[in-house]
Amino acid sequence: MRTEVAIIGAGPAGLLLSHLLAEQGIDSVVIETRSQDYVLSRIRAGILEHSTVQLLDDIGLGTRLRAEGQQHRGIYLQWPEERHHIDFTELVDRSVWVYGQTEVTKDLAAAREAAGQQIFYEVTDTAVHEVDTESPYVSFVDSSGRHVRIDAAVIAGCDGSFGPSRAAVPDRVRQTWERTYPYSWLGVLADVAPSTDELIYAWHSDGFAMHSMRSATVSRLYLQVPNGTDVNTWSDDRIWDALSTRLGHGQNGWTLQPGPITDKSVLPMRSYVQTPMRHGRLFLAGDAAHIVPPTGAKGLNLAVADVATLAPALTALLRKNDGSLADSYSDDALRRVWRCTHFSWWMTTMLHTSDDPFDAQLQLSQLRWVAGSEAGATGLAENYAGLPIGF
Ligand code: FAS
Ligand code: PHB
Repeated sequence: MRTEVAIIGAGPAGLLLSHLLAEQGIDSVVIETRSQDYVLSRIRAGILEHSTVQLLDDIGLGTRLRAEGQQHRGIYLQWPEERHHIDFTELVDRSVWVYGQTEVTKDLAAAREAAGQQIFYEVTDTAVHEVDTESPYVSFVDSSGRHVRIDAAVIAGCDGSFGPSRAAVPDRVRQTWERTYPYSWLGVLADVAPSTDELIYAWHSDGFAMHSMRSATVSRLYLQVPNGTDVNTWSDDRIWDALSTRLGHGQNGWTLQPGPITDKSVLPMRSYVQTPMRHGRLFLAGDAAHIVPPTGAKGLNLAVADVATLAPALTALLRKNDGSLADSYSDDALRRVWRCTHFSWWMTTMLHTSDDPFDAQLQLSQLRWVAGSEAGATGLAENYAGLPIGF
């Protein structure tokens, strides 16, 4: 088989890239190791920043988002006895939307299916070859057991943190940065109306907690737990008790309404950046190149920003034989990657507690400054609501 761009991974990055390339008349094939049902049922991110929503609108995929999503002006920062609203719209004239990554992926997959996009699901043994040449190719075994080779002009590694693309960048040029945090998130979905109009990020001596949501009838909540936590050691009652304590149930008349938990999982917290994001005819985008702790709601949005930078670069390369944007892609993408990596680290270290009483005082002082100072609040708003693409 031959195509112009072989895309590994049918997550948000891979599906969005195939869509943006198709809009420029560029042919691609997507290769995915999981089943379509599995990909479309994964529960992950929940917040879309301003520029992500604008991009989805621009490509005609904003309709369901605007019908079923919720536009939020900002978030609440909380610590015992205090809760402060950070109003992004007032501070930086930008908002965010609550619309699950699951739904974004469903919208992208439906649009690609309608366009007749070729996607190989449930493949195995994916491998990347000859990326140092102008004739790279991907090989894999398809769901019927056939060995397939796809020759392409370009390979896009959109295969997340466990795919083969990362390792296809040779050690001699690859540089990585990694930080593993000493805590994880226990995330739950609950069939109960949210007890808040906008997200609450809460610092508490017992540990961080967050109240998010997926709709008017489904809440999404998180608890800081130790690394290696077995989710089965957290009963529903224990989860709701911890959420009530940490989110301030009963403080200033606010109450947390519990409900039936329909999903719970433990998510490790890690920062990871790999450079360069381009080697020869291989280009990395999304989690294949970087991972952020979810405290800054950046993972999905950063994947979108990478692809929004990569698509015009590949279009110029393949349609005008102009490699200038392809040559600068890695540096262009990494400016935002490092900004989002710093912001995600900053939110994570400000809100997650340790046993160190000195750290606790620093965290509380930082929270009081961010909530009480227009400069501090604007800094958070600008980063959370999202910097313009190309920043
Ligand atoms: P993805 O991981 O979404 O997609 C990569 C795709 O490549 C996958 O479908 C995978 O099956 C496929 N693949 C892997 N190896 C392959 C191979 N060998 N051959 C073919 N295909 C292969 N971000 C937030 O902002 N907020 C959150 O709350 C949040 N929660 C998360 C929870 C979890 C459990 C995880 C893992 C991530 C979470 N993230 C969150 C981050 C997440 O949203 C990512 O940033 C986002 O999925 C990035 O999209 P992609 O780069 O497309 O990677
Ligand atoms: C979510 O709703 O899943 C969510 C929201 C904000 C975050 C992380 C996750 O920072």
